[in-house]
Amino acid sequence: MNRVTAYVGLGSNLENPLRQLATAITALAALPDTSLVAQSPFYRSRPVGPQDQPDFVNGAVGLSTGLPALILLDELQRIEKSHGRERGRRWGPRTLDLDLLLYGHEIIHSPRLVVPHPELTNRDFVLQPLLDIAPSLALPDGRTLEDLRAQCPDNGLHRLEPRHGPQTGP
Ligand code: ROI
Repeated sequence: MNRVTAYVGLGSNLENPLRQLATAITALAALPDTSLVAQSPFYRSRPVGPQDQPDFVNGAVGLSTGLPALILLDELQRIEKSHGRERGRRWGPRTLDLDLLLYGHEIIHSPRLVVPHPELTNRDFVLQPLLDIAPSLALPDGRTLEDLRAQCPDNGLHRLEPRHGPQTGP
């Protein structure tokens, strides 16, 4: 079976974001023909876009998967829905956002899916967690995450300490 390493970005700013991310990762690890190979620390970040919404918690995971990219996308959207995700205003708050950032070294331009994710290169809340789990990774066009991170606007990213036990606060 052909397997690729896919990277998924996670974000939430509603209804206990830390728990949203933790349970999303459990769901990702349970996908068919897929295993979780890396998990980044979580970061708190100021919202990009409208500022009248709570700060986000962001992270990234690496998956080794035999699922085709569009099937993986279906699964990500199913997990978002099961977390109460509603597609409201553009760039508005959300309970869970799962973005397929990279799928092996593939470049995909389909109506439903663009990979590498178009916003990957200019968002520190995506690049930093990805860099944590894949420090020497480069995009299919050869640009390294390290260089992209160095050039990326700073959005006040703040690394959260790992927490143990039941999570209550934000
Ligand atoms: N801003 C931050 N900091 N983190 C996100 O995950 C995020 N996601 C979004 C918008 C609303 C664009 N802003 C974000 O979709």
